[in-house]
Amino acid sequence: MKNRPLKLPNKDIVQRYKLRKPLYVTRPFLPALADLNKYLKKIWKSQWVTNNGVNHVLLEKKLAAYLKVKNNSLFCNGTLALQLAVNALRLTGEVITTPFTFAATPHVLYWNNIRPVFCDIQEDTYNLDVHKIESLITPETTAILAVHVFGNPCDVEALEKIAQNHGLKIIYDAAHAFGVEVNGVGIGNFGDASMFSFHATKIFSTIEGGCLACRSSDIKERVDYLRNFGIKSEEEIVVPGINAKMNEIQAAIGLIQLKAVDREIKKRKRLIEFYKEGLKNVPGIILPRYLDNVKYNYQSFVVRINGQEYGTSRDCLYGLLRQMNIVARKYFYPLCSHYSCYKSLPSANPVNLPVAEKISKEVLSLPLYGELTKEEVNLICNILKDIHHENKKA
Ligand code: T4K
Repeated sequence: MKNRPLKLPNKDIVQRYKLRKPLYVTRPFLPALADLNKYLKKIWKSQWVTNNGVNHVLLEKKLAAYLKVKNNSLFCNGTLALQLAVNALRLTGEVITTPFTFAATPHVLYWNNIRPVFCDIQEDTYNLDVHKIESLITPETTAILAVHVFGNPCDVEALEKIAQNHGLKIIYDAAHAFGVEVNGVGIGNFGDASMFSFHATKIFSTIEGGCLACRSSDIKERVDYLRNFGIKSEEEIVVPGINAKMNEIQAAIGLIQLKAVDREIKKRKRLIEFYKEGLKNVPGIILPRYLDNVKYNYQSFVVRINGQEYGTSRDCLYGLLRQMNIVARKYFYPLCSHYSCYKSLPSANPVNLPVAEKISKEVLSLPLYGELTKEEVNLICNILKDIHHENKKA
């Protein structure tokens, strides 16, 4: 569709609604300073600030319980957790993955000397299309790296079958899926390993941080060595590891936040109800799908804009919102298959990725975080409705 030029009515809308302070796509959910200070005092007193301290040990254990997983390892960020999982599973050659994700997903393959093979996605979940995976498997394929994008679970059963039939490993990038469950099963129980991100933009955050849930305790043992230079004892280095440890301050933030995360999830769920109500009858705005057997974490609220029906394209809408100081984001545009480092791969050819190409041009992440108010959500809905009406009239 050809973008409509911004016309006068849109300028009026910008003037009418322009906010003095920006409304960001998200805001970090931070602990109360008084709570953090209590932990900081203890850390200072003990002078044990990193390397498997008491907060680290406790958080690792508590998170395993919260996520309902058997083996859990903490990391200084999610990217290194994923990178070391790929290494621990000894993957080589080619790994099938999605182009509709954050840069970190294919990059961890690159850092393991593995060629990403991009597979198209499903129109309803934006996750890997399980019907298109098998045709991409070659003798070089060692695994599938799937992403539960925006916290929507992948088709875990179908992926498991494909992996079993072809002797492949499965790694999940569950960066967005903290606390998500399918039929009461923690999402980290599927596949060989799952990475959760605790970045400041995530529902559960340690500012930077992450964890890896592994099916096998042998793999946990290996990733635990890998994150700490391969050190087994003062005189024994067993693998060529790296430094990917979480420190005691991050772990303390995690312990505080773990008590509050369910409250944050509830607040976001309520805000999403207002969004759904406010946007339900706006032509061209496609709302996300929620399934009954899934416990969601409401990490983000991502709509799609069908430019023909809505009256203006996603890009024009994004630009107008920016002018009003509403900082929506185009997660995930461009596709990873468009990055200069991957675009020459045969699997990156847009002809092979029609759904991902289309979805990435339509998605828009709208502001969502616990501190956002009902009034702010209603305002955003009214703005989206007004832009539709003005552009349909014009
Ligand atoms: N896999 C997937 C699928 C991922 O989405 C990510 C991370 C990873 C792997 C890697 O996990 P980590 O190694 O990060 O643990 C942000 C985050 O930096 C990134 O963690 C996240 N995905 C990605 C989806 O979003 P940017 O470059 O878009 O962030 P930025 O700085 O533009 O921030 C977004 C908005 O958040 C800002 O407009 C305002 C707000 N914000 C952000 C920060 C950092 C704040 O209000 N305060 C802050 O301190 O990547």
